[in-house]
Amino acid sequence: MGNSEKNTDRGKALELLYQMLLIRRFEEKSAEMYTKTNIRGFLHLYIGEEAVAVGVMQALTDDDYVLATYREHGHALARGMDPGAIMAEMYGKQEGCSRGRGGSMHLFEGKKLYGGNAIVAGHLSMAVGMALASKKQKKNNLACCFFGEGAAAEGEFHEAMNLAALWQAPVLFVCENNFYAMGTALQYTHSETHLEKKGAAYGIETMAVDGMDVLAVGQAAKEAVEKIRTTGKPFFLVCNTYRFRAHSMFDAELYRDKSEVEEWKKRDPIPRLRDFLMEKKLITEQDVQELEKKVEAEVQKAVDFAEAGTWEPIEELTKFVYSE
Ligand SMILES: Cc1ncc(C[n+]2csc(CCOP(=O)(O)OP(=O)(O)O)c2C)c(N)n1
Repeated sequence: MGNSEKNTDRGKALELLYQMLLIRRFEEKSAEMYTKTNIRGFLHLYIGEEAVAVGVMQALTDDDYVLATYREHGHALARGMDPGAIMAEMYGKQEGCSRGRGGSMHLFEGKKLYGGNAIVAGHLSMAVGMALASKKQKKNNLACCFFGEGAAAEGEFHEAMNLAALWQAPVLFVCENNFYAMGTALQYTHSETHLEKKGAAYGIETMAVDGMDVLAVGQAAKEAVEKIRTTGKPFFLVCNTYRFRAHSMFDAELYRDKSEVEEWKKRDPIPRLRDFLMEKKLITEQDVQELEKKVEAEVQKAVDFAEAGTWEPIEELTKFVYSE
């Protein structure tokens, strides 16, 4: 391996590790701020699933559309949104990316992220519409839509898959299969638990990948995106993953054994990438420490920004609200 190639690999590897660490520490801090009631409303943590958002984003361009669920802090960060604007949004401050009106579940930023969508599976048909519009306008971008396996049990999933295939809309459907929809396990909502098989019914090409391995996700997403761009057809990518935390901040987690969670934690995507890169001698312990410091400073900066933000004045409450 030539020096420049090695440097590129090292740079990319550090970037992947940085992004996953940023999501992890940002969310740990969010949970802390939630407990202190600085953040209110709903809060769904992505901890454990970081490799999916970070891996898939590697394959996208700035022109692609990205739509996610209410568990979208990771997607927003991996898409390059400002952590301060995200934290301020969760605090409900005007400096937030959705002006403090959306909160944790509704992060939006122009072309970077089309939500933050709280209606389970509701954004799948939006993704098809956006992709179709792009196709009609002869743009070469695609719509990438992240959703859980719970969404894949909804009628909207089937309608979206059907129409995307029928109309050949360039959509990358990314199912983040974390095996639980709130407290309901996969086997209680799906007659076919190998979710990738559902693509075949619509003639949509599919792939299943280990969603705890950011390099594998990145490679799979790259292949999927190349196929979409060359054929113009949709693709269904299933990432098998696991959330380490509760569904939201209100969840006693009575539906799964602690031992199952502990088993999955052994596959934590962050130490997994870190150890792999250290074994390959691409990074050192010092690199990891520096990354941790950088991330800690970034998260603290986000909190400071949110704390210093302004509440919306009462007289502006009806601004942007339409009624007759
Ligand atoms: C249409 C609709 N039905 C029900 C809900 C309530 N709800 C919120 S999250 C959730 C579970 C969704 O699970 P999944 O799609 O697997 O995503 P995950 O939370 O595991 O990331 C449900 C049923 C909702 N928000 N929207």
